[in-house]
Amino acid sequence: MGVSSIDKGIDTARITAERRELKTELTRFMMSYKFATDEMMTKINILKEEFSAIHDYSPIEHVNFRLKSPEGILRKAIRKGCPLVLEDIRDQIQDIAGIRITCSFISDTYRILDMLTSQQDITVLEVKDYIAGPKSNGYKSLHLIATIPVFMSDRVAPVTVEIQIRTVAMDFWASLEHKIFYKYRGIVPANLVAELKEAADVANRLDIQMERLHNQVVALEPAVRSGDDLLSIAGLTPFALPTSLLEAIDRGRTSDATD
Ligand code: 0O2
Repeated sequence: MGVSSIDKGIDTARITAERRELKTELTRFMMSYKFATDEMMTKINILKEEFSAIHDYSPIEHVNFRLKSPEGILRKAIRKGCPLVLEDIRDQIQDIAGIRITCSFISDTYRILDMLTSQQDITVLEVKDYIAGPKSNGYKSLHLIATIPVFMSDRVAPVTVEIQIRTVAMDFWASLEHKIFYKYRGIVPANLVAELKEAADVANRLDIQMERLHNQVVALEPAVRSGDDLLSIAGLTPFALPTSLLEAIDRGRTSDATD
């Protein structure tokens, strides 16, 4: 018996409605990662600005972020054997939202990790320390996989973000290695693999030497620098702190302590 045109019409309408629903679901899915990235970037930028204003030095050199494209998510899901179901993708693909923080020194990478993991609304799922235990190719980085609550109109959802924290030297190495890896589609000639490993060792020695030099310079710095009486906040013109105000606050503090 043939399918009537009414049945065909009902089927088409059902498929269209299902597609629309799926599109909305996918949009919500991707948006939740964008919002999680926005929230995390705000946290990182606050740390960066606070450091620059108060300590005259920021352990954060650069920050950038990216959202994996739907094609990239699909490729990774297939590679990992993850079912193509949003719930499973959400659980198994942990770097849909990715942030990369570049620091000057190795100690800074751990410092940033501590600052982020101690924030109350960040739930740590995993920390991969490829600095203490580099990959066999020489890759070094700290990976923090964490969730952050995203408040939407009708729900609060914990969303996973991967934060890679590494030094400038580690980042330089990783971006070149990434390019080479993709150029050779993962089958990198042995001589290049060996050279990359050697370059990773050189980068590591540079990191150690630069940090040693930095510490020597910091140890030489005078306790009070010119400009210490300026209140400097990013985006605002620095303004001088009146001595009378500083003295009044200081007097208040001392009397509080002796009460
Ligand atoms: P892309 O293109 O940067 O997004 P898992 O997620 O735990 O199932 P995975 O993905 O191997 O397994 O986890 P891992 O090792 O923490 O790697 C996640 C990301 O770290 C990678 O994402 C890279 O960005 C980076 N990474 C890891 N290993 C290397 C490496 O050897 N070289 C370079 N250059 N980067 C590395 P993607 O999705 O693989 O790639």
